Amino acid sequence: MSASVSSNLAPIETSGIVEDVLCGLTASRKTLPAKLFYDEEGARLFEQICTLDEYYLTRTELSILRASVREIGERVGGRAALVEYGSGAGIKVRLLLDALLHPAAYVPIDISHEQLARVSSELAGDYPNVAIRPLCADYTQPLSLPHIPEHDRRLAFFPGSTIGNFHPAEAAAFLRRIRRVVGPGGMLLLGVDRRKDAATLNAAYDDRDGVTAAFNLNVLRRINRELGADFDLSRFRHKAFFNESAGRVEMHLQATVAHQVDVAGTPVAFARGETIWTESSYKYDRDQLTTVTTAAGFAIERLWTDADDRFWVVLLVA
Ligand code: AVI
Repeated sequence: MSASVSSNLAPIETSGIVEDVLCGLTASRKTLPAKLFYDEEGARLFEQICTLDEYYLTRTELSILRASVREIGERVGGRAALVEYGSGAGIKVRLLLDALLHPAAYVPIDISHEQLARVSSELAGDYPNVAIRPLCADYTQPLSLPHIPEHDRRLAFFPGSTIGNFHPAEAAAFLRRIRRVVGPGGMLLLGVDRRKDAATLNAAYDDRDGVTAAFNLNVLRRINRELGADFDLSRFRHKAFFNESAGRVEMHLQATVAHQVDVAGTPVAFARGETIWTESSYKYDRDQLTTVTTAAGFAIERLWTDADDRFWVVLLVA
């Protein structure tokens, strides 16, 4: 069998973001959807965040995966089709592709077109017996999956604690959609960041080198470029903090002076100190994890953690 990459790689239409942006910026509480972070530069900055000292999530999850991947392979069984939601740089999935017995197919789904195309062709070269079927899509929207060759079981992979970027009710609804994709007896391998002390969380989302700040501010640069807006980035600052009562880290862009911005012909006024809420990262405890996964129709088959109990990798069965 030879390496194959299908062609579901068409970039997502820019026109789709105008509505999201205007709707968020004209609301009384200004917001922008977190998916806007991931243009080419945003995807590059996120990769850099994943290597930061303060951002413990990526290396912790990788260490758990390395320690558990053999057992995961055994529990999943042979000829699985792997569907990854938010495939990014495609590093973690290599551990799975190496551990699974004769994986039949890999469907990486990502919003960042350039990265998805590059990673898919690298994987096709390195895993010639696996059908690589990339899908460039916003996976929070209904998806039509590419054709997947014959396989015995579907395993969805949703690492990185991206589940934390959904509000809890939306998280359950999203996992329910994954359950439909994997079908009865299908599995989901989920990365989940645990609730912990505020100092660790605040540092993870406001690193000393300012990479997360650049990642957050880049969304304004993207809106300037793609929607012809005139945001002056020097008039905004990155703000990130753990909101204890809500159990989430919030990222905002805060206007440092009162001013007005033109966004696709719509004037948007900012008061001094006003913020645009750009992201939430919910941090889970065990009860919340059980509530959300059960509401989605999954049972916890096995849960692994690291020596410091910072992060979970959870194998769920539909
Ligand atoms: C993609 N997601 C899980 C990251 C997070 O931790 O919420 C995005 C991120 N935002 C700031 N740093 C990283």
